[in-house]
Amino acid sequence: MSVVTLNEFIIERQADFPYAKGELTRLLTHIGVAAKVVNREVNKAGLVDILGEAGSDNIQGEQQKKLDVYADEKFISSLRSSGECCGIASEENENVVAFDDELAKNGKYIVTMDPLDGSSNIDVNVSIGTIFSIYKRISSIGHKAKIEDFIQEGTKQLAAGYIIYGSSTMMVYTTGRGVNGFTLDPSIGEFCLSHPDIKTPVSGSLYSINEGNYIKFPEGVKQYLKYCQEIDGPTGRPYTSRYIGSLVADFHRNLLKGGIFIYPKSAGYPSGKLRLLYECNPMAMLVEQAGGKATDGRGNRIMDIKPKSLHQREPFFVGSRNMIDKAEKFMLKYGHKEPKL
Ligand code: AHM
Ligand code: MG
Repeated sequence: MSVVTLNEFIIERQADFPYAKGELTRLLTHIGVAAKVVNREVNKAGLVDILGEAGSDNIQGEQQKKLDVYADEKFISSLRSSGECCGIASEENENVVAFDDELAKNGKYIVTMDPLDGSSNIDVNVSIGTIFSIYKRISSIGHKAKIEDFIQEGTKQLAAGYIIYGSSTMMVYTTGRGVNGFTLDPSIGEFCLSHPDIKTPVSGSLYSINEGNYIKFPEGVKQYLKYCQEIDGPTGRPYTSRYIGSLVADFHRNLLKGGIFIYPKSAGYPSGKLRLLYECNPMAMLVEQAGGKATDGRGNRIMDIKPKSLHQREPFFVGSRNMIDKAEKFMLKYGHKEPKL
């Protein structure tokens, strides 16, 4: 069987976007390259104790960087040099990074991203990821990007995806015509098509939520969890609980196997924890393209939410369609208000 690399695949699909004249192709290619560089560093993370702590000098006398800062810088510099991207909003930066060199100011696209999500898992060798979205800018070409270029609804995404640095490294993305996954073959240094046209099961038997926060959850979530744990043969219950604490890894597993991931609002996080622009929206586009669903638990589609600020948080219910519908019913019946503790 012949191998299709990420670059070949992206170029093959270029015809899907005649208006973009290869621009999206170049952007996605640059993301793929930065992902490989970050992957190399992620794989070396365990050696930090031997080679030097973050914040100290390494053996070459260079300042060691924390991996999330490193990933942020790599993606920013790769996208800046693509010539297609005029600015980036990232979890690592409070304000947008609007490029001011001539090449980048002529770029038609902006990118929102979480360069290294789940970073509390780095030290313990657990999967982490990068999440990204691509939008067309609203402001005029030739000038620096403006904040309104970034504050767009998820329905305006042209492409979205993630890289998972796990037992193998994968890039999964969509341009609105299905979802495709590529596994990095370290021997040739290429992402190769391994998961064409991913579809998520309409129902599953996995539920993913940080149950340590149980007492802080709204009654609707508590009752839904009880439902997940009840014995009822025909529906496959009790479901299995799986929670890694890295959104990318939890999402990826549930996408392939079928399941529900919930990060609700709670007494600790009255608006939820996950960020709309660079965590919820990209995952929402991917899951919908795979046949699943993403809502805020109150019947609102994530991608329809009009963002008000860059780092806005939203409650997040994402996964298999039937499971989301069921959870929404519990939220409606038992309430979505977080308790006062
Ligand atoms: P981060 O961006 O600070 O890494 O936080 C986001 C992460 C997600 O990857 C994950 O789904 C969630 O936080 C886990 O949160 P918690 O530890 O509260 O369960
Ligand atoms: Mg994050």
